Amino acid sequence: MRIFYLLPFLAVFVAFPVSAEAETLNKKPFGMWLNEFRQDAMKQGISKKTLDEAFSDIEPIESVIELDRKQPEGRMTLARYLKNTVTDHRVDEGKELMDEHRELLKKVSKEYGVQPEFVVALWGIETNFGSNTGGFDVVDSLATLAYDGRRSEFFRSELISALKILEQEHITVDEMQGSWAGALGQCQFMPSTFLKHAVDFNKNGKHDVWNEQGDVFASMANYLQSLGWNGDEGWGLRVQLPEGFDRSLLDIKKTKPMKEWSKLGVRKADGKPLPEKGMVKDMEVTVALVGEGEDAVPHLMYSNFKALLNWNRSRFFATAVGTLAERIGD
Ligand SMILES: [Ca+2]
Repeated sequence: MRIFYLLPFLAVFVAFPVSAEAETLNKKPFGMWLNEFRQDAMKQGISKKTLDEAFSDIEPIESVIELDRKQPEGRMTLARYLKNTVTDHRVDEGKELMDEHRELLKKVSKEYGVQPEFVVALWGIETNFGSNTGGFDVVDSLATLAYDGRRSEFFRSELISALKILEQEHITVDEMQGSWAGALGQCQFMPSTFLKHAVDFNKNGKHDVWNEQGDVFASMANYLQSLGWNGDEGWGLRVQLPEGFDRSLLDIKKTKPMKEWSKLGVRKADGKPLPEKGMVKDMEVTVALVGEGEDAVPHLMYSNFKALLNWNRSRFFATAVGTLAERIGD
């Protein structure tokens, strides 16, 4: 850090060699930026000790800038996305892990009202059941993105949140691993989400979403509950529409009772009638598309689908979590 400060011009070019993709938008030397940031962080209650530990050998990470600049290649179809995310192997592993953690998941499910298979499915999609948490030092990643200038406001605030997590001693700076964009541990919460929703399920004083399985499951379930999850319902299902169906009804903001959709000719993907037992026929649900253009697949969405969209706004993501949960729980 001191080197950056003393040799700011050099530091920027050492940290970000010629690659145009990796060039930061911020022309201020990183060391100078960091010093200003530290002042601001101290005003927000972060101690000098925490800052010294967090920034002891920090430098911007070139690959984080590259990843941030990278545009997704081509258009993804739902079929391809599901093929990548809901593999037979992942379903088998999910079933095994649900068995292994049955008691723990039961307790979490009871306390937070989220069915075990949905907790396990989210865990599976987010980090391949905790095996792929990203491998980046989150403080370094967030500092890089906060410094960079493209979305500095957002990442600066997430960096402050990450420092608060360190200040509260939930984890050490070395163990604070996550994605290149700063999503933490096995549940990939952004630091601000962690501060609001992470849970100390084993009551050892730490919200440890890296190493403590109960904390991981309970934090995910707690967050999902806060997003409006209903533990008595599923996520939705793939449907087919009759010819001449009024496409203007395919609007995620609109709901109708299940029986109304039935009357309009909506059927399950296999052609069978929609579920109509008991209260279900009056349940307010949405029919909307997942995917674009010719690849779009109509789905009937329960309110839980929208809870999943609050977790991650991608309809592909919500569909993958739902599909995986269904297959794991099968
Ligand atoms: Ca704990």
